[in-house]
Amino acid sequence: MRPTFFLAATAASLALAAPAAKQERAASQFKFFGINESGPEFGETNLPGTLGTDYVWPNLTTIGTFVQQGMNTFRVNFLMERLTENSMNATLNAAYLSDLKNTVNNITAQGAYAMIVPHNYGRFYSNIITDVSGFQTWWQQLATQFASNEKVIFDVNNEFHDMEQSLVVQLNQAGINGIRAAGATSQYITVEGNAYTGAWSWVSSGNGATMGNLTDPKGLLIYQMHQYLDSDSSGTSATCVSSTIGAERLQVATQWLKTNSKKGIIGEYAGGDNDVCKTAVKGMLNHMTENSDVWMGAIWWAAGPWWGDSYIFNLEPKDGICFNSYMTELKQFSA
Ligand SMILES: *[C@@H]1O[C@H](CO)[C@@H](O)[C@H](O)[C@H]1NC(C)=O
Ligand SMILES: *[C@@H]1O[C@H](CO)[C@@H](O)[C@H](O)[C@H]1NC(C)=O
Ligand SMILES: *[C@@H]1O[C@H](CO)[C@@H](O)[C@H](O)[C@H]1NC(C)=O
Ligand SMILES: *[C@@H]1O[C@H](CO)[C@@H](O)[C@H](O)[C@H]1NC(C)=O
Ligand SMILES: CC(=O)N[C@H]1CO[C@H](CO)[C@@H](O)[C@@H]1O
Repeated sequence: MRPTFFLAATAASLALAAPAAKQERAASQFKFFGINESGPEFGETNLPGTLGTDYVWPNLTTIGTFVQQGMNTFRVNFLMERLTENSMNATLNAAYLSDLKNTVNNITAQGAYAMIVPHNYGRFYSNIITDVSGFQTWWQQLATQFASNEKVIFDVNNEFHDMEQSLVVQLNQAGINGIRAAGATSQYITVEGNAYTGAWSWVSSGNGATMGNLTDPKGLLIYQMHQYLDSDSSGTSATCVSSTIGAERLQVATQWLKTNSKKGIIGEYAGGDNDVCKTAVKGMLNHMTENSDVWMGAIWWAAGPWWGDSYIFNLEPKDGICFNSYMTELKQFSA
C-alpha cells in the first residue's frame, strides 16, 4: 500500500505541471479520451437505494483535475431503476435526475464530453429487457432532458450479455430511435454489443454479423467496445497476458470497422500497475491512433469516489493505484 501523503503531493505537482505537459505531448488523433466515472450505479442490489449509503455521484473537483490533465470525455454510469422506479415508463425520479443533470452539466461546462450510460447489462430489475418499445420510450424520456446539450454522448446500455442477438440489435435501434425522437439530433450515440461488447470477440460472438445494420438518421453512431488485457478479458486481474496483447486483441475489431465503414470507441479498458500492462496499454492506444480513421477514442475504467485503495484499476487522484503509474502515459494520448 502506498503512503497517502506521497500520492497527494504527486497529484498536486501534476496539476501544476499540466500546462507545460500539454505542449510536450504528441498530437493525438483521438476525438474522445477520458475516464469512466463510477458511483451512481453502485449498490445495485439495493433499489432504489440511498444516496451516500448505497451510491454516490462523481466528485466534480476530481473531474476538474482530469480535465487539466487533458481528459475530455467522462462516462457517467448510472442505473435505470433509480431513474424510473418499477416501470420503464415511470416518471423520472426528480432527485436522481437532478443529480445526474448537475454532474453532466458541470462536466460539459468544463468543455468536456459527458457520456451517459445506464449500467444495466440489458436488464431491468435483473430481468432481460424484452419490451423494446418501452425501452424506446425510456430513452426518449431521458434524452429530452439533454436534447440541447451538444456535449452529451448517449450510450444505449452497458454490456449486453447472454441475450438473443436479435434482441440486442432491436434494443440498440430502439434506443437510437428514442433519442432522436426526443429532439436530441446533434449528439453522438454509442451502441454496445452482446457478450459484454468485447472487442476481441466482436466478430466471433455474432455482433459483427448483425450490429452493422443499425441505422441513425443523423449518421452519428459509434460502436462502443470494451477490452481488458487479463487472461479472460474480464478486467478482474492486474496481470496482463503479454506486453503486446492490447494491440493484438483489437485487430479483428479494427478490421470489422474498416470493412463496414464504421466508427469505434473503446469505452472501457485498463491495465494493472506493472510494466507488462503499461506496455500493453500503450500498444493498444498506439494501434488505435494508427487506425484513427475508425477509432475515435478510449475511456479508462475507472475513477469514482468509492473505489478505495485496493481497487486494481483505480484512477482516482487521491488514492488511486493507477493515478501515478498511468496518468503521465495516458496524457500523451489526450484528445
Ligand atoms: C472532492 O475531491 C476534492 C479534491 O480531491 C476534495 O477536497 C473534496 O473533499 C472531495 N469532495 C467530496 C464531497 O468528497
Ligand atoms: C407503461 O408500461 C406498462 C408496461 O410496462 C404499460 O402497461 C402501461 O400502459 C404503460 N403506461 C403508459 C402511461 O404508457
Ligand atoms: C463544477 O463543480 C465544482 C464543484 O462543485 C465547482 O467548483 C465548479 O465551479 C463547477 N464547474 C462548473 C464549470 O460548473
Ligand atoms: C444485416 O442483416 C442481414 C440479415 O438480417 C445479415 O445477413 C447481414 O450480415 C447484416 N449486415 C451487417 C453489416 O450486420
Ligand atoms: C471490470 C470491472 O471493474 N467491472 C466492474 C464495473 O463496475 C461494476 C459496478 O459498477 C462492477 O460490478 C464490475 O465488477
